[in-house]
Amino acid sequence: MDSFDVVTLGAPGAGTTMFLAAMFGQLQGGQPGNGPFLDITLAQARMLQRILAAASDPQGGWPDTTPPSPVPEWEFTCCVRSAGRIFEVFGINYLDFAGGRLQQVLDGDAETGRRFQQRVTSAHALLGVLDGLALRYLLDDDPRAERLVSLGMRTIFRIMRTHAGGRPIHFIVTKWDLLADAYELGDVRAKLMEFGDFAALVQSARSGPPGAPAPLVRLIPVSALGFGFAQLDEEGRVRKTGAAAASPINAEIPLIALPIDVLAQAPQAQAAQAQAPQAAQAAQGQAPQAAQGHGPAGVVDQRSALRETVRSFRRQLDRFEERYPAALPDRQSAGDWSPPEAR
Ligand SMILES: Nc1nc2c(ncn2[C@@H]2O[C@H](COP(=O)(O)OP(=O)(O)OP(=O)(O)O)[C@@H](O)[C@H]2O)c(=O)[nH]1
Ligand SMILES: [Mg+2]
Repeated sequence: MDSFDVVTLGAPGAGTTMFLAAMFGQLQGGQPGNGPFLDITLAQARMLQRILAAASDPQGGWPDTTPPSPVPEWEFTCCVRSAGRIFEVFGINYLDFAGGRLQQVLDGDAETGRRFQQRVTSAHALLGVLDGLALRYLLDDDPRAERLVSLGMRTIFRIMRTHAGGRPIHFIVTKWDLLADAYELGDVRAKLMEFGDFAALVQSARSGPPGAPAPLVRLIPVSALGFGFAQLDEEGRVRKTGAAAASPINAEIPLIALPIDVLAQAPQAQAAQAQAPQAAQAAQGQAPQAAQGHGPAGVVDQRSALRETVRSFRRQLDRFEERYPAALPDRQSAGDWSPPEAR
């Protein structure tokens, strides 16, 4: 079984842990019909469920800050159920490089820095966690932005730009519920393009080979809580309103996009395209003819389970991309892009 390693990079309090808990919640049993679902060890499942249950309880608290050590590694297995059997399709491991840890790296802790670099270099993809609250302040021209933006965005963009190396780079915009009443994803994208390192990342993705199968950079708005569940108080703290039930938004999309982008970018996938159209089609999420109309019932082995999973994920991703055209910054028309101001 293939496994994909993802390093998450986010500032303290950006929303990494709540996002991971909501993502697991959405993909554990929330997939339609016999769709692919996520599994994880019982101990890790219990931790994530506890975090989400407390956060979603109008009376409950927020999760504790993730301690810098040891770095939590969440090891998910994506599975498909068919004809009474469960097929393990691939593993996805998220290394939650929490804000506290990132600070240690920046403060020059050599050992942490070395390990950090190793993990970032060997990961299949990088996930930048952008604090939606910081972006809200930034878009509002609120001076509170500056404190949050420095570690949260400048540093992450710099690390991503240095280490990208042709791998998928996904950015999630957390706390989307605190932004979406006033801004669209296109506004966020335009603001991010003012950061030289972000714009350079997008630009380098855009200058990739023509017809490249997948974008390098994605921008994904997520909320672990959904609209109306929480709001900002006067001091800028997130408070539960007690007026709505938690209902995560797009929390499954970063995981769904991951195998699609990694598989599509793997050199083998492109070589396979020439020799074995079916394998290439699976990586692209298109239905090979023989499998059309079979749904999960067509799943008889690990290979067909992979094909079915990629098809299902591709369909969900297509719907998401239709709703949020700005989610693919490198696919925006060139005329839409203006050179970044130096920040
Ligand atoms: N409104 C809103 N608030 C959120 C959301 N996700 C997180 N928060 C708020 O942000 C706080 C931090 O979220 P965490 O997931 O713990 O952040 P983290 O990035 O894991 O933080 P560290 O572990 O300290 O690095 C939470 O306590 C909530 O108050 C969201 O989707 N919507
Ligand atoms: Mg955390």
